[in-house]
Amino acid sequence: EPPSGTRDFFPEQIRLQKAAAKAAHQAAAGAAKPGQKQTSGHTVAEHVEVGRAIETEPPSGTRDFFPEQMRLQNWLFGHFRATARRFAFQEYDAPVLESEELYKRKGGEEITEQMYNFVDKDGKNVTLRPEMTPSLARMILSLGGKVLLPVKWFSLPQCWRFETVQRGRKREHYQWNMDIIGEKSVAAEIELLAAVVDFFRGIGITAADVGLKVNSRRVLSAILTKFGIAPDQFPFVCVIVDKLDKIGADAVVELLLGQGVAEAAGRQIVASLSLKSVDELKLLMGDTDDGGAVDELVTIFEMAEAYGFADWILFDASVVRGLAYYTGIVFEGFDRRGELRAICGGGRYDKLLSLYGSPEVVPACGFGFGDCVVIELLKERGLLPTLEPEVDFVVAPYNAELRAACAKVAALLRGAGFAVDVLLEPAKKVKKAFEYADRVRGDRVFFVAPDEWASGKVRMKDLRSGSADDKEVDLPLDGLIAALAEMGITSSAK
Ligand code: 4JQ
Repeated sequence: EPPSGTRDFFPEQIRLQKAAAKAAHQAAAGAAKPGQKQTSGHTVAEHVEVGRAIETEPPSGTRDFFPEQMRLQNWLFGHFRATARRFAFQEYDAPVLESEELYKRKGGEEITEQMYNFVDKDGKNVTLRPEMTPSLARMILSLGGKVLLPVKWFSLPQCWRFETVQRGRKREHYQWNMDIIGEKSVAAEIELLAAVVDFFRGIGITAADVGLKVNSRRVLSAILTKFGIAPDQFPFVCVIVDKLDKIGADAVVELLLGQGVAEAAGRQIVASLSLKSVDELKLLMGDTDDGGAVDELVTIFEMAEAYGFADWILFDASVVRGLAYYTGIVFEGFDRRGELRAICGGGRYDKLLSLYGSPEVVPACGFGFGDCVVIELLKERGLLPTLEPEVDFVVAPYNAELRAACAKVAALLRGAGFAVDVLLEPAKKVKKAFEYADRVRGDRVFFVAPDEWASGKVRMKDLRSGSADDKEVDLPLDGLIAALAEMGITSSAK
């Protein structure tokens, strides 16, 4: 048998596959004759070798970003960056390829089980990063204490996983990361929560759409201690408890049993997860040593009032997140209709840097915010922006001799910061230029024609203005930008 989850392709299946791919590609290419011009503007190959049709889909579970999708991605990233700027976080990046060693840890998490790993040509065990936090920890560690803490850093990495591809189960996504390294108090978590809320508000999402569940792993830790469960079992217990929503209470108790947690203790752990208020939690904890967990939660809820996001957050003891390294406060963003997966998640990871060999304890916390679920949410609420390419001007030469003149006009406009598209094929008919401008969403057309050019002028036509009289105007080349400014026409660039 081939490796689990893989298929053999015997000759018959290979022939079938090849025939199907070829047919699809040829259908797309159309049945045009060599040399013939196609409607798309392409010319069918005449004196070139036509190879076997390539696969046009990107690798399994990955996405292409065509311009329309790229505009949306840039819009989303623009909001991520704008929030990061408002909270004074600095942007950083790291290679998408990392040493597999960076993710070797106890806990049996999904994220480390699904690594997109391989052995490179040097024999090194490497992986496409499944998450950003270990790279950030590595970078902070590499500064060897030469950085003044705390630091507030953010990034927009593409992260990878390798798993069976199904609907909504891709192998890559982009994940906005915001982290505060070197602050042990919940003041750090509060800033992170405020940033998440700031971002949601920025894209038109309200507290009626989204909430942030907050918990502390120290509560669970205290419960484990009470039942005599060894601290080294803690990450495993958290990763199991994280599955509660997916697999149910009985299955969680069963898995805990596998980690040496007695059934009675397992039941009590699961029962404690149904707490939905800090007051209930206080009652349950009594004088159990929770390492200050309840006090921290109280502080978060108090400070949320001062920050003005109290209506966004709630306590939920069942939120633990699926990463082994969280040690304290954990939180996740969810849609209040309960239709979508978690929108974002984060927490405190005070032991990660020491795990990587830091001689000092470096407290840290952060969150990850994926690019997919929030887009689904915006679609569902009718909040997706309609984005179009921004072209201020199309400059069109009347004939080949006027290309140089056209180039001067374009350079002048571009020098002033305008977005300028040049019609590459000269057009005697203005209609051609207008049709082109229409297609590329150009706002105005400069028509560079012999008579006007001879008198030092260019004709501008406004394609967006409603009124007929200011639609067409001859402007002097000399002082063109000033003339445009006088008409209130300035670059659309921010
Ligand atoms: C974690 C979560 C992910 C996705 C696509 C890729 C991915 C990769 O939707 O979610 C990791 N490591």
